[in-house]
Amino acid sequence: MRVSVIIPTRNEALAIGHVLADIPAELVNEVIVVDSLSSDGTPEIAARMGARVVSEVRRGYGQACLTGLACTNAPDVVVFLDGDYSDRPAELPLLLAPIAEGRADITIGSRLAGPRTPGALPWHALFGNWLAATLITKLYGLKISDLGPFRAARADVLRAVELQETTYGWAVELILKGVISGFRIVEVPVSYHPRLGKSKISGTFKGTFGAAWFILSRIASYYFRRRKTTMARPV
Ligand SMILES: Nc1nc2c(ncn2[C@@H]2O[C@H](COP(=O)(O)OP(=O)(O)O)[C@@H](O)[C@H]2O)c(=O)[nH]1
Ligand SMILES: [Mg+2]
Repeated sequence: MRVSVIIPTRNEALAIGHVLADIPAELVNEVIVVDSLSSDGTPEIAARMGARVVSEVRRGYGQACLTGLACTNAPDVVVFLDGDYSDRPAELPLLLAPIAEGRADITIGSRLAGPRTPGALPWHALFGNWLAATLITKLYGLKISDLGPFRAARADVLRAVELQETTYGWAVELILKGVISGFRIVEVPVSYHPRLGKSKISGTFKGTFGAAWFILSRIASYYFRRRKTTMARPV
């Protein structure tokens, strides 16, 4: 199984070295760090540690994931994780196992189901993720507890769902399009730790409200779009 790892970064010089050092090299074929205009030496550290660094001047977490995907070299599975050392790359086998065993097409690392260092997730992120996961469970019938940033998917599944979001909504777009298309999404508990360095999303006012709005509006709009097409279908 060929595995590509994609890590979006913006000013993660304090953390990226730890993240790259902890990736189980024997399981991974390539590591792509997609960097957006870091001014603290993140891309230089990543390159020195053997990662392929791709520069993406267009901002946005989703844009970085899309650009990273476009640069992968024929993987079977693609893994996404943050560059802030909140996720533990050593837990990568937990995400790969259900896909390797043919039980899942997409796996999501749940921070709420796993052992969390107190304070690793601010209260509004805890609440927001719980709310989004609860709505997805109720409206789409998919039992998940979190929209964690540590996730994996089969490469053909990622191609099939044709993701477009360039913002933090990328993660929810993958889950919603995945479940609507009938792909098997399996959640696995992962650990979560306080990030090194400063948050770009949940630690900022704009990032928090932007992400919350995006995630909740997408959950609603895909639901109503799907209901409309189901109801319009002749019996
Ligand atoms: N390439 C790129 N990476 C980004 C951008 N915004 C955030 N990131 C990275 O995406 C990951 C998630 O962001 P983070 O600040 O940890 O968000 P939080 O976990 O919600 O607080 C981190 O590795 C960031 O460095 C961006 O505009 N471009
Ligand atoms: Mg983070």
